[in-house]
Amino acid sequence: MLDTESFHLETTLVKEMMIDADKVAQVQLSNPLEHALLVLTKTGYNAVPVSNFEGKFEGIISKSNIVEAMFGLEQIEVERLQNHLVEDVMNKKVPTLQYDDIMEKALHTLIDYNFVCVVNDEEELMGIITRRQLLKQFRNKYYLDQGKNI
Ligand code: 4BW
Repeated sequence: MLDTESFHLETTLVKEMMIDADKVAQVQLSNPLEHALLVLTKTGYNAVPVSNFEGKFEGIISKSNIVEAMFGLEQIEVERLQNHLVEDVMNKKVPTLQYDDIMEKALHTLIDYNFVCVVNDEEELMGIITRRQLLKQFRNKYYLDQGKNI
């Protein structure tokens, strides 16, 4: 993690703080919903990024997207998890950040989203910035300014 003294909203870049893509749980557009639900359940996350087969970022899928897709006309139909793909139910309209954006931009987006995906010029997923990371920096800075250790 970036050291607290070096963190400044106006100058710290998203790439200095993001969780790298290789540590981010992800699913692919063409995965069945059953697989996506398994990933979300096993990792404990409520939502994860979705990429296509070329590794390009396409959006986010959440547990609630999947649960909604399980509703038939009268009851929950578990077999729908095998018949539908991630691309059928995912959220494609989500904001992204660029690698060289400043953290101030991330702050605005993280007010409405738990996490934001970071992409490069080719739209490949490079990582994510989470609320937790930003809050930890603010907390550490607050205590540093007060001259206290945490
Ligand atoms: O497995 C977990 N480990 C840790 N350390 N914390 C967790 C875990 N699961 C949930 N949490 C905590 C975090 O504080 O609950 C918050 C909300 O989780 P979420 O949204 O609703 O699943 C977590 O807040 P956060 O770290 O600021 O993360 C915000 C969101 O970013 C998560 C999840 O959708 C996504 N995310 C975080 N790390 C991820 C990830 N998605 C994929 N891979 C990762 N490594």
